Amino acid sequence: MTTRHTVTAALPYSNGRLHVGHIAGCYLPADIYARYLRSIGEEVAFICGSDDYGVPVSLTAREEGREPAEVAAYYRAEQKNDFDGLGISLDIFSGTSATDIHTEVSQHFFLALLQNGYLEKRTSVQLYDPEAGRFLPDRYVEGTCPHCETGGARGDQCEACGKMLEPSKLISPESVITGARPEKRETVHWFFLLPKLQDRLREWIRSHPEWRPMVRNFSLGLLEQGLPERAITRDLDWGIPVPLEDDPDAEGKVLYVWFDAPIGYVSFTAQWCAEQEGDPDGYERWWKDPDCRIVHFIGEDNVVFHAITWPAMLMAEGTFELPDFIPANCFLNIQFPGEEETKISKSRGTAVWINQYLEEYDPDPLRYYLTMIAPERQRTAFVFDDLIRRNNEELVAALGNFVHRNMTFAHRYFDGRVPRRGDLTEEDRRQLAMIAELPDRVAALLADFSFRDALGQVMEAARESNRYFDCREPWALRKEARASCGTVINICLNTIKALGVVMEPFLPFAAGKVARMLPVAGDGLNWAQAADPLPEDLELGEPEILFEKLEELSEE
Ligand code: B3M
Ligand code: ZN
Repeated sequence: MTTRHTVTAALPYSNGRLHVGHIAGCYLPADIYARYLRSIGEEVAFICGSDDYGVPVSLTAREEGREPAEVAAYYRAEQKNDFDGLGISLDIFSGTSATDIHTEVSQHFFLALLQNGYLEKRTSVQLYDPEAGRFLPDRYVEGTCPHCETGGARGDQCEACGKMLEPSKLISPESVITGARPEKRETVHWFFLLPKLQDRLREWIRSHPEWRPMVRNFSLGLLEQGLPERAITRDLDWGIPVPLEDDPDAEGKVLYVWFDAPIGYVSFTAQWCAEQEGDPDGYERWWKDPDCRIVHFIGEDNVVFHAITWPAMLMAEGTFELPDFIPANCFLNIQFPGEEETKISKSRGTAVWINQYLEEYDPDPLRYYLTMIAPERQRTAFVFDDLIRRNNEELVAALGNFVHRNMTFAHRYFDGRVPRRGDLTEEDRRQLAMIAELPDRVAALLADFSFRDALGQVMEAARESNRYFDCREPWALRKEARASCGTVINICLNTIKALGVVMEPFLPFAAGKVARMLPVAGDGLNWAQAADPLPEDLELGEPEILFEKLEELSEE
C-alpha cells in the first residue's frame, strides 16, 4: 500500500486574487484529499505556488503600470492569505519567481531535454507588432479560433474548445497591446519534439482506465490527431532565461511559461525539503519513487498541459515518475439573483472573491457549499442564496444541531462528562453500527475522488443521527430511565466523535471545535480510531456552536 503522496494543485497566475471558481476547481478538492490522507496516517506533500512568468503577469503589469516581479509578489501574498483564510492546508505556497531553486530546476529540465534529443532549434515565423516593436507571443494576440471559430480566442489556447493554439494560426489576429494587425517575422526558438513521445504517451494514458473521461478521452483524442512540435521558448523579457550562454540565438529568449510552470511542482517540493530538512534533494522521494503516488488537481482548461505536455517533459527528462492521477474539475459558473447563469469573469465583474467573502463569513459554509456543488463531472453554478440556504438547512439544522443538542444535554444532566454505556436496544445497536461503518464508506468515496458524494454521506449520517436522538427521546428517559438516557447520550457523543473525524477534510474549522469539545488524549481524532469508544467519564469541553445561522442577502 502507498504511504506517500505528492498532491499538487494548479499554480494560480499571480495576476489577480482568487474567486470561488478557482477554489472549486482545484484547491478545495486537493485540500480535502490531502487532509484525508493525513488523517489516515499517510505521508503527504501538498504543494502549490504562484505561476509568475509569461504573458498573463506581463499583461497585468502593463495595465497596472508596475514591474512584473512586483505584481507577482503582491498577488502571491494576497493569494496566500486567501488560502490560509479558507484552511487550504498547503505544505508550501511558493512562486515561480520567488526563488533561485525554481530557475535552476527549470534550466535543468531544458538542458536535459536538449541533451536527450527532445529539443531542437528552429527558425519559426512569429507574429510581430510593428507599432510596439516587439514579438507577440501567446496571449499578446487575440483572434478567432481556427478550430471552433469562436471570437476573442487567446493566442495560446481557445477557452471555448480547449484546444492549444499558436498565435499565427488565429483568424483575424490583433495585438493586445496596440490593437494593430500583427506582421509575420522570423525568429529562432527551441521546439519540443512531442511527436517522438506520442506512442509512449498513448500507451501510458491507455494504461489508466480509471481516469475521468474528461481527462482520458480528451487526451487520447488529441493524440489521435497527432501532436505538433511546440516552441518552448519565447521572445519576452519576463521569464527564465534560456541557459545557453554560448549560443547567440539564446539572447533575449526565455522559457515558455507553460514549460516552467509545472516544474514548479518539483522545485517547490525541493524548496520545502530544503526548508524542512535542510536537504533540497529530499524532493526525490516525492518525485522519483514509484511507491509515491503523484496526484495533480487541476481545472478543465489545464488538461492538455498535465496529461500530455508535462508527462512528456518528465518522460524526456528521464529520471522522474509520471503522475498517477489527474483529477480535473469542470468550470464553475455563477448566477446572480434574477439573472442568467454566466461564466465567472473578472473583467465582467461576475465573481465572488475569497477575500470579500471572508470579511463577512466563516470559511466552512463556503467549503461546504462548493463541495456540494462541485463541478466534478459537469459545469455547475454558484448561487449565493443557495449557499446561505444550505448553510441554514443543512449545516446548522442537521450537523450543528446534533452536536449542540447533545453537548448541552451532557453538560446539563451528566455533569459535562461522557455517561456510561449500559444495555443496548435495537436502535442503539443500529446507530453504533452506522457510525462503525461510516469512516469506511466515506473513505471509499474520497479515495475515488468523489468528494461531493463523500460529503453527502457525512450529512446523511448527521440526519440519521438526529432521527436516532428523536426516536430515543433522551429528554423523556432522563426521569424514568436514567441509565438508558446515559446510554443514548454516550452513543450520541461517540457519534459526534466519528462525525468530527469524517467531516474534518471538508469542514476543518468545525472539526477543530469538535476536537476541543471531545478532548481525547493523543491522536484519538483520526480516521482509524473514529469509531473507537470515548472513555467513559471523560470531561467534555464547553459546547461550541459549529455553524452560525446566516441571513439571506438583502438586495443591494
Ligand atoms: N497558471 C492556471 C491557469 O491556466 C495556470 C496553471 C499552471 S499549473 C502548472 O489559469
Ligand atoms: Zn476553439
